[in-house]
Amino acid sequence: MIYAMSDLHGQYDQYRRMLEKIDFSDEDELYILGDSVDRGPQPAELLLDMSMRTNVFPIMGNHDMTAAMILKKLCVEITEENYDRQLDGDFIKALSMWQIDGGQTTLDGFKKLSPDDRSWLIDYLDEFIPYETLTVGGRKFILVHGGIPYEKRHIPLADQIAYELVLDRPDYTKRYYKDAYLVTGHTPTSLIKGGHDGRIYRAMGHIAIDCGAGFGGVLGCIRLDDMAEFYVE
Ligand SMILES: [Mn+2]
Repeated sequence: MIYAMSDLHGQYDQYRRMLEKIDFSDEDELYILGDSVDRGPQPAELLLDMSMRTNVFPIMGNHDMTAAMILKKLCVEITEENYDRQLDGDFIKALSMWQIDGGQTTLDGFKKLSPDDRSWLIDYLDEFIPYETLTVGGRKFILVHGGIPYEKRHIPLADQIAYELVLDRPDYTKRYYKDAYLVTGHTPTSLIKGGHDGRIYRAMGHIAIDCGAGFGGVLGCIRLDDMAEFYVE
């Protein structure tokens, strides 16, 4: 069986309870549609767990992208030669923006890791991919964190700007494809017109799966084989 969830935001406990609920086994696959880090209490634990599983596939979210950039820079030793480059104003600004946007819990967890686990975690974040396409049970799915700008929907995914796939908020009122579902995180379903709090949104070929776990809401998970929905408070 193939599952998708998104925007876990450090909610390691909810993630573990969801894996139990869906009876996740080695034969199954799980796609995590980004924003695994920041805000919630245990982003580092969550990433290490995900990275140990060969059947969990991470897709890049905007928070993961920022965390990867900042953590990588923080791990470079500051020297006479590089301090200008490493600690430039843009970086300091990005660092404080990230902290305001929930990055502190990721930083705290990261600091507690062994040096080996730190580089492991950075390498893992670097593996995150901007999109995935799947055919499950005869249905086609496009998986991204943010979305695809409507006017760009027919541009091949490989030619899309990765940054847009990560940050876009799709027009949920419009059907994008006749033959494929667009599966997205990033936009909590409570913010989608016609969506409702804490439930997966499905309409017009869209499947939006961020139910707001990052803000203390429920974690949603969808099984693509039969569109069954699962929730963990
Ligand atoms: Mn996001």
